[in-house]
Amino acid sequence: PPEKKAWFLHDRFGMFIHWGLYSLAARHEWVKSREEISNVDYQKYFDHFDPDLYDAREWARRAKAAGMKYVVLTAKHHEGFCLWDSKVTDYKATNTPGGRDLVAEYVAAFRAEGLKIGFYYSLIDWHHPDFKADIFHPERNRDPDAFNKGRDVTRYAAYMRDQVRELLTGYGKIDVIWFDFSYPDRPYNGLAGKGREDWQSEELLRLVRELQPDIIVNNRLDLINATGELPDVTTPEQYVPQSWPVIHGEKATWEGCHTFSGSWGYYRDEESWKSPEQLVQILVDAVALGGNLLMNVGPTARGTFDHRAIAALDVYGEWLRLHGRA
Ligand code: FUL
Repeated sequence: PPEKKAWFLHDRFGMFIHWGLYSLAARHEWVKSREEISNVDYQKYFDHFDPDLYDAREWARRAKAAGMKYVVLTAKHHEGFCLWDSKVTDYKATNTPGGRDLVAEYVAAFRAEGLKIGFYYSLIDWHHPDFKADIFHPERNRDPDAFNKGRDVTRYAAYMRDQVRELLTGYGKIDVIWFDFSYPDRPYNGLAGKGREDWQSEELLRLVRELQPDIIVNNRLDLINATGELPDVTTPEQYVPQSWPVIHGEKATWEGCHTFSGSWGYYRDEESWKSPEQLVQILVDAVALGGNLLMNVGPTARGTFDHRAIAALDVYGEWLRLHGRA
């Protein structure tokens, strides 16, 4: 029903948060794939993950002060590491030296500041024992056949449903779920080459709707051309559309997502930080074309916002103070 989107269309501006083990490497959330790092070599980030300075209330205060009205946190990104105390994996924050359910703290803090709550959940998983080596996988150039032997992607699909059930039943009302992302449409290494088949997207979506009937689900389950149904929201990434995005002849609800610098995860030495003019322009352009903006922060592994991210958030806070209307 369209009324379930009323808050989303009104609020317009949200905070994306990419946080995981890759924050420790501090050079892009795709580091495991880009550098073809094996599970064994990646383990050091898990063994040292201890966000001792993480104060979700401070993050929430900063988001609110920037004028953001909702938030989406990577509960699990492509590396497969879970920020919550999932019962179906050991690869989770509660088993690291940090030992905390980071999602629980996040939900409580942002909800207390009055923001709507979202989870990003990766359909890709470079750690799960049943996820096969696709073209992005860190193992793609070693011996993918040997790697894929005995791996059963249907068990992975069931694992995703278990995890989504945990996220959508353990933390109260959840307003957004942001799945990510689709493979190229061709068979590869024993995968169907159709995200929707490997992930059993229709079943996953049914589960989401059953557990959280009012939730907003993004467009990255590879279902658009399969079901003919419009997604709740379409998600142009890192570019500003020049005209209103149209799907199946209809103007789509859309949300652009952008980064402060070139990557989503914390990248210490990245130099391409956007100027205040660029930051404001992205917001104005999105809203002028009927869209939302989900602007990303990549916190450090210790759980802080980098000073450059804080400065960028302050740009929004100050601009909206002068030009915004509730
Ligand atoms: C992409 C991902 O691969 C990036 O790491 C990031 O999460 C972005 C929002 O979506 O597809």
